[in-house]
Amino acid sequence: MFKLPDLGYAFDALEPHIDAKTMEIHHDKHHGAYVEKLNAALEKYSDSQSKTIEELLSGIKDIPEDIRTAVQNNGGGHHNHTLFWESMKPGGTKDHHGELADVLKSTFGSLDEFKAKMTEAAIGRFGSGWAWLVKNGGKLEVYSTANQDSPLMEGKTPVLGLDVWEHAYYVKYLNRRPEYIEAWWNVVNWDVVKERI
Ligand code: MN3
Repeated sequence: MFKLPDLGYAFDALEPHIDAKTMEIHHDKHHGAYVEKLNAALEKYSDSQSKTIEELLSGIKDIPEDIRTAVQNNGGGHHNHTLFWESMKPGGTKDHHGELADVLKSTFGSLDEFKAKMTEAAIGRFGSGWAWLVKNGGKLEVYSTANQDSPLMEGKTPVLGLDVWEHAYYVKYLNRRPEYIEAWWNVVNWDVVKERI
């Protein structure tokens, strides 16, 4: 049985960038529902129950057809949100230079160019989805996925993900997704990003 992980900080800890109400509903209700529905989908398949969430998603094609979409959506939702909570920290980490900055610079030109590329992917995602920094065959790339699709389903390893579903920002930012994205950069935990690279 999968469990809803603790947030690791208070609902209001990311204020003013992400408001407490959004965090509470997002974590307890949205992520909570993904976990519940994932467990319900796996109920009759004991083989699948013993797998890790990473194994389920990277092996999505081998999941029994009648629950594959449920695992894709709810398993993706569970894994994406777990990464998301871990990738944020009250006040962010100010020191994201050194080794991490060098890696981003060698791939994207500069830290700012990386941020611009990720922001563009996040704004450009039509409807609900995620913008990602991923490792793909040892190389870093930025792209986006629809709905709760996980990069793991395409053999990519997620490093940093940005949730651009309206439920992630609508309470505070209404339809202003770009403002939410700009604010989100202030709470990124670069230490965690560095560990994943
Ligand atoms: Mn979400």
